[in-house]
Amino acid sequence: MQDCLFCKMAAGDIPVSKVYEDDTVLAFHDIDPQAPVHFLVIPKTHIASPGGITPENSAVVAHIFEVIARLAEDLELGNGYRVVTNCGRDGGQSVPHLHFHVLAKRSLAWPPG
Ligand code: IU
Repeated sequence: MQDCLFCKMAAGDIPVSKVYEDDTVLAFHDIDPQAPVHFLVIPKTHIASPGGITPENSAVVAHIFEVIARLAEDLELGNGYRVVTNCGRDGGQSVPHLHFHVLAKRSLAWPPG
């Protein structure tokens, strides 16, 4: 999508601190990390939020979780990690392009605030 920040990052038009990339997904370090490890994984195609996942586009979501599992191994997150996706205003979503936060290397409280 033309005016979408994360679409521009996915297209390589805005630089990111890259963790992983393939044909369909991009992972990059969050600019405002909330844990010693905090990166985002996004689909390269525009999906506005978790509410925009459909039978037609959901394959990339499964792929994202496979990528996260692989990155967790590579980054030695054996003590555990959290995957978070925020949806809409009350869910705390600030960027309207589907993204999964991966947070690790500290003990994370529950429930989240
Ligand atoms: P949220 O779930 O939509 O609130 O998460 C958006 C995240 O995107 C948030 O953690 C920001 O720090 C992060 N982010 C980023 O990494 N780079 C950017 O240029 C912008 C936001 I704007």
